[in-house]
Amino acid sequence: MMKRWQFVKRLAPLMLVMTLVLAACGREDLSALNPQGPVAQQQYDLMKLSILIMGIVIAVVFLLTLFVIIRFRRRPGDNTIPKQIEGNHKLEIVWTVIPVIMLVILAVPTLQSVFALGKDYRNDPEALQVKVIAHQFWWEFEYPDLGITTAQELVIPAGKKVMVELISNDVIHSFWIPALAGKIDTNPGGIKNIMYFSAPEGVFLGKCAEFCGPSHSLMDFKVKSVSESSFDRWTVAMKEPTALPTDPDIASALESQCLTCHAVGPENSPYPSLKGIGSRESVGGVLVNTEDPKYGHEGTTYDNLYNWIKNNETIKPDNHMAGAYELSEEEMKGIAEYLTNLTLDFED
Ligand SMILES: [Cu+2]
Repeated sequence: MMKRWQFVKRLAPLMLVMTLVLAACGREDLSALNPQGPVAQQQYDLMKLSILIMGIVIAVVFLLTLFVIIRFRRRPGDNTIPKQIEGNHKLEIVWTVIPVIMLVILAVPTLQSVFALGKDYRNDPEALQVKVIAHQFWWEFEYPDLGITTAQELVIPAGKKVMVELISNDVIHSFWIPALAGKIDTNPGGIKNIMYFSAPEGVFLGKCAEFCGPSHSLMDFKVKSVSESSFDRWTVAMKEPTALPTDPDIASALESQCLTCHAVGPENSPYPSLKGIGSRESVGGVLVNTEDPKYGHEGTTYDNLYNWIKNNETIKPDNHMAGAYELSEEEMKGIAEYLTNLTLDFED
């Protein structure tokens, strides 16, 4: 008995540290336990139901065990063997039927949700259709009905059903917006997966949830859910042409070094579209444009763009930009400034 207490005492500090470390992982915007929108809410309700059932089972089993340990413990001088209950039909029926009932209570809403959340709204004119194409290590969002392609930031109208059809351009990734919906894999080889969700107004963090290479953990994106009128203004702004830098040196550097892979205007490009990049919440998905130290990288949009152009290989290892261009210090600054001003005026 003494030894066991020593063991618990020794483990206690480790438990405490683990609790603190694991609690620190629970950033609010990355938690499925803070559901935003109906799909996440339905999934959260299922979690609550299953935890409730588990809790009841644990409570009943523990209480019964405690009761039996105390009530039927061996008393001094008592050497009789307790009554044996092997083959007791009544008991066997009870402990078979109760779990079956509990599983049915869990199975009915689970199956209902599985089918409801797997519904295909690709032909629903009320739903916003988006094609998601995952790349190492960024996200492409195509709005086929609107003729718009963007990257890293999925802009949607609040409250509207968003139907995503997902594929991958290279390896398997997984599309996950913890606050809005469950995870869904993106497959190479044109195998399409689908999912739908909707969101209240706000910005929600998305992650790649499938190990896909050196920068897997940095494959972040945002869902920006805005009012219907803001969304309409965004769709108009996204189709307008973009002027090149007024400084001819910066313009020629941009064209020869950047626009071979990217586009600043509404046209398609093989790598992330830079149209309206000055209005995005982050650069490269991970450099959040904020002075809030909570994100680790404090920086304005300009700071982050400059830092990204200069150091993207260290910021996001194995991304395809490294070594693909050559820019002088002046050109990097000029391009960062130009991109900072590529804003879209659409929010309320
Ligand atoms: Cu990935």
